[in-house]
Amino acid sequence: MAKSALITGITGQDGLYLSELLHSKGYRVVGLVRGQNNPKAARLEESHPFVQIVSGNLLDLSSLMRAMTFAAPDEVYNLGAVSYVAYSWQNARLTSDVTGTGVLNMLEAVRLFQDTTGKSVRYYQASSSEMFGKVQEVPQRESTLLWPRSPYGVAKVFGHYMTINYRESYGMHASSGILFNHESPRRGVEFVTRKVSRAVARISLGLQDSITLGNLDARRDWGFAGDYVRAMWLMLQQDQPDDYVISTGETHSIRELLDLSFSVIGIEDWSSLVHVDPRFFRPAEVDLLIGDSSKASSVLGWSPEVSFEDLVTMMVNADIALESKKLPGNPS
Ligand code: NDP
Ligand code: GDR
Repeated sequence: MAKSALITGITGQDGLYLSELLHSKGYRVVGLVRGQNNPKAARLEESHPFVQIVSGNLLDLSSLMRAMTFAAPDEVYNLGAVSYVAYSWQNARLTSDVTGTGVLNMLEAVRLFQDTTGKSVRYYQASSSEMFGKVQEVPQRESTLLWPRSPYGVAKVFGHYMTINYRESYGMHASSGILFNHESPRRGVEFVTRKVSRAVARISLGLQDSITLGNLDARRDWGFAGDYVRAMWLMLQQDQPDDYVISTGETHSIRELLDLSFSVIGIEDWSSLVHVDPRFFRPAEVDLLIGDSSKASSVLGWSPEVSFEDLVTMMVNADIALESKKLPGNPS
């Protein structure tokens, strides 16, 4: 019989890629969508008609229990979160509730479903390299001390340890993926890679003059989202649940991101096109992220396939195609 999966955060970048991966493997895919008249639900129905939508919110345990009953899943992927780090300072309580306590709600819904139906469920938690925060060790691995630097990071640490606690307390098959930054043409425009790829595309088309950013010296380990959802699935195919770092093992600064993005449109010197505004600096920064995913490589057989250069080129070209449609005289 086909396996069934419940995905929270289905309308986000990772939810979309994961739903496609699971569908290609023959799963019945159920996606949790929050809110009344969420415009993303209509878009999802059109672009991913194979997804069965169920209404629910990570803040509302009873809605998660109903979603579990509807999906009767073999696997649950908890990707839903307030995920924008900069926003988490302005909305610290909401972030703690959704990104932190929301994990507890989802784990409880899974535990209660298992207890009442006797069906075993495997659970994936979307943990984050943002939990490493202030640099303690380079590269960061599963055993690195966590020192979160944002309300988002603190909430993710809560969810991470709660997942481990449910595994140890109730014997749940609960795994946590400590994923480093991963991007794609589907990345939200508030995140730096997409903000840059979109601006570079618009500058090349004459739709925008310049871009304004914050800290250009921060370094991130950026991979491709399509590669990273494969790791999520692999974690739930293991006999034993565990925690895994998922990363490329390469780090690049925002300056290098700009070098590469502008080079796609033939610009070598971008200094007059990029402005820096303290508005985009964060109260506390994560200066350097670079992951060691050797455990995922040896146990899961996972490794990334898309390079940083190919990722940036893919994103800029996708945004050029998208923005071209907005040019005057373009009928589409
Ligand atoms: P997105 O921001 O693209 O998607 C977040 C999803 O969470 C959206 O579908 C959103 O729904 C949903 N959501 C928000 N609030 C709630 C709520 N109260 N109840 C239910 N769902 C809610 O994130 P990504 O796809 O990039 O990331 C997926 C997960 O992985 C997140 O948990 C993120 O924190 C984590 N992560 C991401 C990394 C990355 O680099 N992308 C790295 C490490 C971890 P709606 O559309 O309605 O807003
Ligand atoms: P991050 O991603 O905070 O790592 O969280 P983001 O792309 O927002 O920032 C990366 C780095 O770029 C610097 N930066 C800017 N960032 C944004 N968004 N906008 C700017 O204008 C700008 N200028 C410089 C930031 O200071 C930062 O150092 C992402 C999210 O997907 C999380 O949910 C996830 O957990 C982590 O990645 C891993």
